[in-house]
Amino acid sequence: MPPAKRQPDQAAPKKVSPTGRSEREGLLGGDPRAQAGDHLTTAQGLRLSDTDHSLKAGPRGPSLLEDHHLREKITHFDHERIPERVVHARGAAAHGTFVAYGNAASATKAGFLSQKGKETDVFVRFSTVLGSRGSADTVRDTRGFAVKFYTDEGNFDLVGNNIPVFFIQDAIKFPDVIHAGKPHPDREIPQAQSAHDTFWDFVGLHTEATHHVFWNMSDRGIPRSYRTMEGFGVHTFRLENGSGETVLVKFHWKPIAGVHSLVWEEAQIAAGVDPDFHRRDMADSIEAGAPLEYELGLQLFPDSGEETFEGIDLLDPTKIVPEELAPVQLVGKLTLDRNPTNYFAETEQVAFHLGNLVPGIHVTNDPLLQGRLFSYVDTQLTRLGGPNFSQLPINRPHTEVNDNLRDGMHQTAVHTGLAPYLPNTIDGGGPFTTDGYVEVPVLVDGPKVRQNPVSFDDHFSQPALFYHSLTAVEQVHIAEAFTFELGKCYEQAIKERYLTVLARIDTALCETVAAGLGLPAPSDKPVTHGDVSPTLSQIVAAPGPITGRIVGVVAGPGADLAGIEKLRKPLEEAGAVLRVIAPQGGILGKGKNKQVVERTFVTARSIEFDALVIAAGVAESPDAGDIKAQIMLLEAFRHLKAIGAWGDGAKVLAGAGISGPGVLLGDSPDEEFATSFVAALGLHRVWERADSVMASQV
Ligand code: HDD
Repeated sequence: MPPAKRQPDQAAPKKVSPTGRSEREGLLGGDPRAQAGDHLTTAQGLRLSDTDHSLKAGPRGPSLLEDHHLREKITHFDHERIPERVVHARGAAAHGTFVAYGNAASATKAGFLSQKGKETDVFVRFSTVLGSRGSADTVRDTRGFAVKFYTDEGNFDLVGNNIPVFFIQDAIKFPDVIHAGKPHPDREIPQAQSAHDTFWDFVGLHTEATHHVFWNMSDRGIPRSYRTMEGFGVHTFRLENGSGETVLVKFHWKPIAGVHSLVWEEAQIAAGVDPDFHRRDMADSIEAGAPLEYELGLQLFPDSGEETFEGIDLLDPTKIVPEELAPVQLVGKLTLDRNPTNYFAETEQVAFHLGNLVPGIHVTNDPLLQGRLFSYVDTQLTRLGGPNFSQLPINRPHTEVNDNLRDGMHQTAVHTGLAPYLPNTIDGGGPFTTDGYVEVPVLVDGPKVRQNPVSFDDHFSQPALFYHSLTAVEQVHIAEAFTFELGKCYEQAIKERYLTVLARIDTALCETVAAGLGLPAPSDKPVTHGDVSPTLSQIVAAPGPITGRIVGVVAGPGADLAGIEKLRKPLEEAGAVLRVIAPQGGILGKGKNKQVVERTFVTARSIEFDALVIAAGVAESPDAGDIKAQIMLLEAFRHLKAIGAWGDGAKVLAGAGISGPGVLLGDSPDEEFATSFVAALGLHRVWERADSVMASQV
């Protein structure tokens, strides 16, 4: 093929900066010479006339070493990959804005939090922890929720997770927990899973992991989307206001769309059918104009010296403070509304670091946090190949930088002057120190020991609190998750040991899991725990927002297309997306009710839809009984999704044996039908159906 040459009538491609940033964010633009001009060149700017044939000694001869273009092209390609993150390798990100409500000024002087209406650019990367870069999104795992605020005072990174506690209390155990969770070192299996012997071996022996394990085994381990995840800073930080007063804080992200999850079978199917399930959902929604939204919340505790609150050790990252004891105060809103332009330049090269702090925010002595302060910069040195990664466009602060740091691998700045040292006279004495970041002078005093506070020894009361705060259906999911994961272990001793951990949390839970594994339940007695914390449950009693939810309408040649159009309106007004599914692709009908078929019975699978509706007019079609369509409906039914039909569409449901709670039937898709459908979708799942579908199937 001849080299691609732009035709004269073809518009020149739109020029965007490598980070796709607007003029307001021009500071972050990459090298403007990276994609200049319309002509293909070498890295040296030499225009090329052929990029399809290597230079050979005759058309049938060997390639010649002198072919500089061949060598440059292949050499660069050979070095395109950088090491993936040692944890959180699989991720997806978006740009957005944080707007402060202005009510945090009494707690912190950090400008981006304290000034009412202050807008700050952000970049957020979501991730799984264990899987490799190409692993599936919907595996059971913790999700990373890392936020980079490009504030006027420098970058502030809040590097959190969707789970408020961690497996370990001291960073020195991080290599242990990750080695245990990663695939087995001999065969490198299983990928992106905790359901294997080494993980359960470790967490059975290392019981401070129990609380985090319970969150992982709960529905929190399989979120419906990034939009429906909470986020947590995990550690306790210290805030300082303009008068120098301090307060301790835990950071929370509250999703406006509510906290919702997949069911396990759905997550497993999605891992195969659409490994990009979460990143696709985020990118598609943003492109469709439905941004992801969260509110930032603060749980504040007096900084009275003890670093405990209501008996809970605030330096122990395996503990939460129930919201009933310390309410979460909402101080600002995060909106993610812009997809990255280039995955590698932005999502892959972004480098978070807990030491990226701004005045008004300080670290505490949490030993997990202390170790993290070392690890993040250290890992970037290998991953990004040297000490200048803060010059990469995605990592550059949106404020002036004058750091006296010089040279090193991949230096792109051309620094001027002679005196990158202080004090100096040669460069006029600058750059000058000023009223910048000052650590709170917290007194540090104590013997040099390798010890934890005694309070860190309580490993079971909080997982018990968590488990007992959930509804019955959520507890069933936990029992099923433990039975599945331990059932995947080969070593009987590992399963037996973990049952002794479960026995300390809840006798009935332990007995259920033991029965599932075919093992005797140990007789250890459960711990006592405090009051339950209902805010830990995800189940909602009143319908919430349905932004970004996907509704599939099963149609076909004889379908009531006007009805589909009528239903589309209220769904889209509520922020949901309607997708037409039909036996074959193409377009159904014409005129104003024309429907584009977006999924066929071959390409559609239930996991893509939050709810399904059968249009009138398809029941008599020979395709109505198509096995693939039936499986789709039955899966949606088993996964507790709302299912509807109008007119003779009801016959299709009856034919598949689908009836009962959450099955909405109507004569037409009128207002009443649409309203009840939107409400059912807003409840996320039809939990009343859970008992009637076999527990082991969800
Ligand atoms: Fe970590 C990445 C979150 C403990 C060492 N971590 C990483 C990311 C997130 C977290 C969200 C991905 C950032 C991105 O998207 O680029 N990590 C946590 C949380 C923890 C935690 C919430 C406990 C509360 N991490 C932790 C410990 C250590 C690390 C104790 C080491 C002692 N984490 C790293 C790392 C990573 C990382 C090796 C890998 C890639 C990177 O940093 O940039 O440094």
